[in-house]
Amino acid sequence: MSPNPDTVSAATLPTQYDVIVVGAGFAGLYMLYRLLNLGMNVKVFEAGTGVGGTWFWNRYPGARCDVESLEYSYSFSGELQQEWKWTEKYATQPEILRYINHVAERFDLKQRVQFETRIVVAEFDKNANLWTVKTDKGDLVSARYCIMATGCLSTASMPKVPGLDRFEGKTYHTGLWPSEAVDFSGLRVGVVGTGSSGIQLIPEVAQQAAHLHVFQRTANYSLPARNAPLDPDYERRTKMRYAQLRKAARESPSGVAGFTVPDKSVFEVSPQERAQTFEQRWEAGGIGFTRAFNDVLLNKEANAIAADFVRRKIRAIVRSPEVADLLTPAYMIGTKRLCADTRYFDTYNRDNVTLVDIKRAPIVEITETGLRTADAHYELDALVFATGFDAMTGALLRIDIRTKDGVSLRNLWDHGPRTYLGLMTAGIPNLFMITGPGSPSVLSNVITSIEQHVDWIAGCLADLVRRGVTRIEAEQKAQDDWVAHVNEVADRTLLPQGASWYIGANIPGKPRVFMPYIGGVGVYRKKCDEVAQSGYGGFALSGAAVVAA
Ligand code: N01
Repeated sequence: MSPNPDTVSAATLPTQYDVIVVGAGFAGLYMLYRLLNLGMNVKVFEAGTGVGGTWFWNRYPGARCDVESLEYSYSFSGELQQEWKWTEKYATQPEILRYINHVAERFDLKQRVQFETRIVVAEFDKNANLWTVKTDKGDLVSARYCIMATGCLSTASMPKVPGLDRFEGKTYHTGLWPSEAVDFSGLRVGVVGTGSSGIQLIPEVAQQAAHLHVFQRTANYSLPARNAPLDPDYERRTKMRYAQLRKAARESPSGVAGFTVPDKSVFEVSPQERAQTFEQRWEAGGIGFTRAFNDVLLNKEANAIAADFVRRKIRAIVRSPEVADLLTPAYMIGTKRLCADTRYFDTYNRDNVTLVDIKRAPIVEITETGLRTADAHYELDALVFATGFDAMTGALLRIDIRTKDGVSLRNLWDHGPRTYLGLMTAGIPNLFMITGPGSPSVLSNVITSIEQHVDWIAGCLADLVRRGVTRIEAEQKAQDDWVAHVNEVADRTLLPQGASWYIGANIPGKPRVFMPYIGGVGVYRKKCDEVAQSGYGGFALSGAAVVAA
């Protein structure tokens, strides 16, 4: 009997697991590792042909992490972190992909992953306490628990520009870059988008292309990355005190041990000291700039002082005053994610690079031979969209997640995501999210946050099995209180005022809700640990034999 395409039925299931994990990026692979160590029967589904998630798909030229390699790496294995050698301060995408492949092989994880398979439906049967997922290949697989390791920045957002399918040249999206090498030599290239991806890509493409047109809607703040080969002495010293550094990262606000926590206001210091502090941050490079003072992200006047410093730097780099004007951001610094670059602003001094202001003259259509704005047509051979992601909720809502009796995640999140601790949503039992909305996730070193979530979920599942619990679900009141807390903490800062993907502003029609938890990685970890220690306060547990912890 072939299954009804719109539903899934446990009765027809060929295979049953303890846990299904969706995604084989950093989160999914570590989740798999932990579950295997608990002796659980696990199946992982991954849409890509290989492991790596974000680092599998985002292989555009210049792609590189802007958290230091020695921190943007797993901490769960002492041997792994001692033996792996990073070559640069900030690792490139190919190096991170090599690392995650090494981890998958070292811990024998790949054999549990079914690649090139997307989950399209996930349905929970409350009578059986069982999830059944349906894949795009037609597989039906069931498990007691479903864990979404689907990533926060994994659903590429492509603008709906008329004529896209007419373009006779090649079209790319930075978040869906092909695995074969792309050569722009001698081509007229257009890049749409100047966020982190565009800012990394543009200097690389400019070196190859005959001519590069950058179509910019909003100018962005970017700090020099100051990348360099990894100093062997720094590496040795870091590895000697890795345990201490990892602990510091876990307890820190941002999940990065190397980020200092500012204790002074912009207004507490003299203008000279202020200028010197900003200059030191600029020279040090990287995205820690807004941590120069403790009120840059809290107070508009303090923010304006920090922003003006960066604006002056941009004007000092870009030779044409008109182009510099266009590249100078107007919004409050840090209210969209900061970018880190290598020669980004300097790229606009090249003769083969033209900046096009599509705020003033928006893109009207794509034609067979190029791109038309409200006031000109640009002849192009290749077009790159660096237009970002449907962040945090996109990958989850792409899957039809629902219970058999008609509760669906899409309906529950109609006005924006609502979770308890970013881990679960009331009404959807036995389904966990890793770095879900309502957790620090994208505001932190995401590897630190992934490890914390995975460890918590693994500990929770082990407890549930031990106690004979077969169902766990977030309670409505606990969720409402958590959502209120997430909003209240965010509203103490300037961040909800930015038109960022943190609040869904980049996706037309997406509810405007500040999605990540800004209270800090350390604070959040403590809260999660307290919840576990209290016997999972705020979660309803049920099952054959719920016994005391
Ligand atoms: O995406 P973005 P991203 N017409 O959303 C423009 C992480 N990341 O892929 O600002 C014209 O930031 C849009 O313009 P506007 C990091 O967390 C990390 O660059 O909406 N333009 C913007 O300029 C980052 O924040 C690393 O006006 C359109 C750009 O496209 C996140 O991923 C590297 C448009 C999108 O910028 C996302 O970064 C890369 C339209 N219809 C990414 N739609 C590192 O670790 C969008 N734009 C270094």
